[in-house]
Amino acid sequence: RYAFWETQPVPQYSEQADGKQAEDGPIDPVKTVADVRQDPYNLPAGYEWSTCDLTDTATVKEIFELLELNYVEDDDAMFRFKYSQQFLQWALHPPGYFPDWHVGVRVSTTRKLVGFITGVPASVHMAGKPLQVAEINFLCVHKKLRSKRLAPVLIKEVTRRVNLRGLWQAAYTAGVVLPKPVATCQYWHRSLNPKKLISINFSRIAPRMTMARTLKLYKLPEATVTPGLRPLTKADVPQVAALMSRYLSKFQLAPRFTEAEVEHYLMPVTDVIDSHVVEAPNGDITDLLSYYTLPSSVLGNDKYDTLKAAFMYYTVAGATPLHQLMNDALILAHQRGHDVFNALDIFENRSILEKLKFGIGDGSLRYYLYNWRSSARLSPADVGLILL
Ligand code: NHW
Ligand code: EN5
Repeated sequence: RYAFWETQPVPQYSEQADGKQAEDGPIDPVKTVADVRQDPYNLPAGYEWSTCDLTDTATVKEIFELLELNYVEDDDAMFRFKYSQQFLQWALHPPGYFPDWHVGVRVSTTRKLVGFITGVPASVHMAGKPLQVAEINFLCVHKKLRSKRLAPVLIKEVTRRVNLRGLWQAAYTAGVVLPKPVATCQYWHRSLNPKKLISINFSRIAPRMTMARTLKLYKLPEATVTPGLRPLTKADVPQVAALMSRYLSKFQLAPRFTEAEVEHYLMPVTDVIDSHVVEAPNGDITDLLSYYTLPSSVLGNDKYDTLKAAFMYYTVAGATPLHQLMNDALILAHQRGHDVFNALDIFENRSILEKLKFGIGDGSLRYYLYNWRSSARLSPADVGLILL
């Protein structure tokens, strides 16, 4: 069933859980960097490896265009993720990133970029154990080269480059089912611009509803309601890092962020990442909300070509009720021209999604770990990790 994944150090569907399994740990025998093969994997004739330098804007544009035309679509091929160039630079340059983990495949003769996969380093906890991982993302093969087993070569090559830096585990998410998810989560959606969403068939008018009633249902206030809510600044980073680490430690699967990572991943960047904090009268930072901007191309619609979506990112309700904090996030995203606010049923979100008029989407997201066996079966509420 999984010709490639059956050869990889991931839990297999053939293994039956017998309850008395050993302690959580790596699946492969423990190796050292000296054991890692020095030469890149072979590509089919006519293709070559190309490490992509994202400090070079021309290269970023090539990656953007590959993904714009060939990256993830929904099940009905109506929308395709359109990560912006500034987003890609941000996502792939966190503290301690390795340039050689940004792996491209080019056609030798024309230099055209036709394949891509990336890793960035991160520290996560899984069921009480700390793991240094590569977060793998942006796996993409040009549509004209699909089903030629290029993806397994990209995955093996990025694995080799991660191993050469002395890391042996990875975390990744995907919409598809592979061996074997640590958690399966659902996307939920909150309409901010229902008229546009209906016109592009992202959503439809519910039975026994009219357009007028739908617009009224989703109408949001102009201004946020939480006193002391303001954009995150650099000076807040130490307090926010402490707030996040206290909160994230409650989840079975969650990152451990350094202050440098908090600054990188949360400091606002226009049309990439927006973060606000609540400052109490005494100067304490009590709450954090954040969301990132990930538009999608609208495929084959003549009125609109882009859907502007906000995706919930790290949000910590310390003193403010979570539903009020998230409602302010909806208001901010609406103010900034987003059409829809997306969230997963992770964190404590299940308790607020319905109240805030989110509806369940048709897509799911599976969380995976590479070379890590755990007896823990996580529910979405055990997950405190968001991959971009
Ligand atoms: S998930 C988004 C993945 N990208 C897309 O969906 C974009 C559109 N699709 C494509 O570009 C976020 C192609 O369809 C891709 C497959 C490239 C997906 N993950 O080349 P073949 C991420 O980026 C398996 C893993 O013929 P293709 C996370 C498939 O099951 N495996 O197919 C990425 C089959 O294996 P099997 C996937 O359609 C995590 C094999 O690929 C997959 O031309 C990567 C077929 O290959 C997916 N999303 O290209 C793993 N989709 O066993 C990282 C398909 O069934 C692991 N496949 O025969 C960790 C590495 C680091 C470790 C460090 C210690
Ligand atoms: C790597 N970091 O399926 C992640 N999106 O529900 C890569 N559906 O947008 C993996 N099909 O339900 C990502 N509208 C995997 C996700 C791939 C993209 C995907 C889904 C998530 C999505 C929309 C559009 C469906 C179009 C037809 C959807 C309904 C919204 C409605 C709003 C009003 C209240 C009820 C729900």
